[in-house]
Amino acid sequence: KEIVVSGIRSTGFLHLGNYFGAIRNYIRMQEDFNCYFFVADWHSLTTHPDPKDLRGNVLRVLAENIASGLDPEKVALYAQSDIPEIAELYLLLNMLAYKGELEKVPTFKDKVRLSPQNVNAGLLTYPVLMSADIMIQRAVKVPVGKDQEQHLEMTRNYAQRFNNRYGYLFPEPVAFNFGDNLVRIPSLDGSGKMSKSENEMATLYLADEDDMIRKKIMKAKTDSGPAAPDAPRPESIVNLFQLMSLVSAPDTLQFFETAYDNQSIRYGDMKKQLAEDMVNFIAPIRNKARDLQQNPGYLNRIMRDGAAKARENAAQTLQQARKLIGINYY
Ligand code: AQP
Repeated sequence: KEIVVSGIRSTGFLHLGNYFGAIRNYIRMQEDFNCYFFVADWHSLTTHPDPKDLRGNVLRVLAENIASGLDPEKVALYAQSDIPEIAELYLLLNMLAYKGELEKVPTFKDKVRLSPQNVNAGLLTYPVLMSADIMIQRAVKVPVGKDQEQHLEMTRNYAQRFNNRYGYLFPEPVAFNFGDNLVRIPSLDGSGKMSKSENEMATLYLADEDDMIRKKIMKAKTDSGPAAPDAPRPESIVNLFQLMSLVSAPDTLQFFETAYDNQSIRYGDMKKQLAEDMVNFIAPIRNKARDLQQNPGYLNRIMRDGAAKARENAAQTLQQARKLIGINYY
């Protein structure tokens, strides 16, 4: 079976972007691939979260993944910080990563712009740690959203540099999605991608209550009416149709597509329908995740078992990496 790795940062409540960019693919891959999925708690430390929040954040991400349909019997589910081998590989890969190329990464440049008071080395070397997460399991496929595409290219570079310098150890992993393209879920205000740390009212969380889901969708940006028939669709409308294509029935989508083409569409009606379909999609996940979080003992067990499996494979990779580099003295 091909090896698959992917992680989600425990930086807040999971949202529709995490679901359709990442988790949906995890679920589809769990039968036919050898899957390692983790909660990226080390990655969350770049912004110095309150220590007392960490445990709850990690358990919630785990619960939301399982509630979405991930089966802990079929995949290894673990916390990144339970795998110390990742940290050692990160150190080794840092010797192959160049400051100049790290500084050019667009997500790093965004962070520098948004929080210039906290440009720490962890933020700069985020793609190196992410590469270690993936390479430690020698993964070939990485189910992620479109925002991670460039980081994956860096992972391939590090794999190549290591293999060229020391001898072959690491496959070059590719970003993966079961459709043709990687997914990018837009925020409801049209300001960029949906993300845990952005505008809460423009993000649909898997933990949102029904009324909150309705409120957010009714407030989503639309233009004032249908555009002229030959004009390109405004981005805000493309975004609404994209959400509808993900959670509504095909004939519902077709109904509004036709109405758009006839210029008879009423965005209020479309949003009402989308809101109901979204409630039906999110509510069962939310309720199941809430129940799971009542049982931290169960979640801890899953995390321990997942870590044991992930460490076994990671230790083998690290042993070989050390040997190839020459760190095998005894
Ligand atoms: N909007 C999105 N569309 C598609 N995929 C997405 N992912 C995230 N947002 C979208 C995918 O979810 C996985 C986990 O990514 P993350 O933990 O970095 O999630 P985030 O919401 O982007 O997190 P933050 O902490 O709010 O980060 P910022 O705002 O700094 O990006 C990945 O597979 C990602 O592609």
